[in-house]
Amino acid sequence: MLNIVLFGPPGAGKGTQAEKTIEKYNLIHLSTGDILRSELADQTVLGLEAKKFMDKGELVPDEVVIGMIETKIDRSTDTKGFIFDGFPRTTAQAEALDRLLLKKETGISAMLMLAVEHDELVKRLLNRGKDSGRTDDQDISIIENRIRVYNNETAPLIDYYKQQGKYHAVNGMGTIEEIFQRLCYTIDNL
Ligand code: B4P
Repeated sequence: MLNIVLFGPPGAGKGTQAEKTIEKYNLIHLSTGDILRSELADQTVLGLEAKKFMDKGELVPDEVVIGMIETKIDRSTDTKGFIFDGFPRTTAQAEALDRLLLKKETGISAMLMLAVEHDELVKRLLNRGKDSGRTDDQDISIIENRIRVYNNETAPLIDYYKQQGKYHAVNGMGTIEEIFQRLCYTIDNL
């Protein structure tokens, strides 16, 4: 199986590139952000609880997102692999993901890190906030908090995957198509 962790700060283009990558490589897209927003749209208990964290730009508790991913992986049979988008975001989540995939007798093939400059992240998110309705994209202080949370809680995962020899940095600046070509080149040379 080809199991890719698409990694990077908020606004790095994870969701954008995941859509193109699943199509080309025939993989299943698992985005914890998308799953949480769909729970919220359905007004479930989980969604309403998660909103409290998302609205502040904080991470939703590990047990909630790990449980969600476990359900999705268990329900996905007969797939060539997964793109994990926005997950894992903490060491506990990365360890849980390794355990879940081991149960399926598979593992992470690579972690692809989209590297994007700070000011470009803010620009992209504010731009999306204009018409997406996402409140976490409309307020500069929430955006800055998301970037801070990424640097403190999520970026340490770079070392986690480096130690496993699975870390690959990809330049995330440029057009969506240019970045996609770089990602494909990295995947094809794994
Ligand atoms: P996410 O939904 O994961 O959102 P994100 O980090 O902002 O990235 P996203 O993938 O959506 O954006 P992209 O970079 O593609 O998380 C939202 C919240 O959910 C988190 O803050 C947290 O509270 C919670 N959450 C999610 N997962 C969690 C977890 N595992 N644990 C705990 N909490 C969790 O794109 C951004 C914009 O840039 C788009 O408008 C896009 O069109 C544009 N763009 C992309 N590439 C571009 C390019 N090359 N040039 C110009 N614009 C570009």
